[in-house]
Amino acid sequence: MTTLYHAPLTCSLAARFAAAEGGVPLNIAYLNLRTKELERGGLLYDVNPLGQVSVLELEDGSRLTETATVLLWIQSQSQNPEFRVDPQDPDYFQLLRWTNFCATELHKGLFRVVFYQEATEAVKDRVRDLAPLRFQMLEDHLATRPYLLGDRFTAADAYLAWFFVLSGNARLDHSAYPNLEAYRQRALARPALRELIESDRVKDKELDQQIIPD
Ligand SMILES: N[C@@H](CCC(=O)N[C@@H](CS)C(=O)NCC(=O)O)C(=O)O
Repeated sequence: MTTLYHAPLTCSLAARFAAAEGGVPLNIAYLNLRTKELERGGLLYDVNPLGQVSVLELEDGSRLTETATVLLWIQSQSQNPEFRVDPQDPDYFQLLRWTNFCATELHKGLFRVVFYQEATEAVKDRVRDLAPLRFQMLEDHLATRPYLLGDRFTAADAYLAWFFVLSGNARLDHSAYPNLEAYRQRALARPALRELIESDRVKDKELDQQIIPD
């Protein structure tokens, strides 16, 4: 079975959201992102020289990194027509667009600095100032649709939903964006997501990783 190297509550949780929604079975190899230690022994560096998640190990032993790519691979394996978006689908490039938007504008563009312990508060606030333009773009887009591609929850939503799992801890304030708030509540209320978030909170503590401090 395909294995996801997964640090609780980090971006690899987006991959778990996608797998759950798409009905794609994954073996989960837990790790502590702070120490880089794999629960089964060895280090994250053994499977990704950058020491980062997400990493997907396919059945042939090859590995995929980059969360956006991992998400797109998972969605390509899904048999759930409510989730999967085929390359021939007129919305396929919207799927690529929003997955990459989440990767570059939100995940790396905002979280990278704001969660960097050594960054000063001034630098973090400068990066937080980038958020309103991005939130407004999402706000406008979500004014007429429940999810990024319309009625269906796709791999792009898995990424955006994960962003909202940690955005409060990053002190990114989206309360002034009603469509975004409604989206956040709608997405995070999905049973599969709620269950995975809860089990990751437990595992985060068990591994003493503390992505979300007490
Ligand atoms: N380019 C990678 C970056 C992912 C990334 O920043 N992952 C974070 C967790 S959300 C991480 O592994 N951080 C540890 C580190 O950078 O040392 C991707 O898109 O998957």
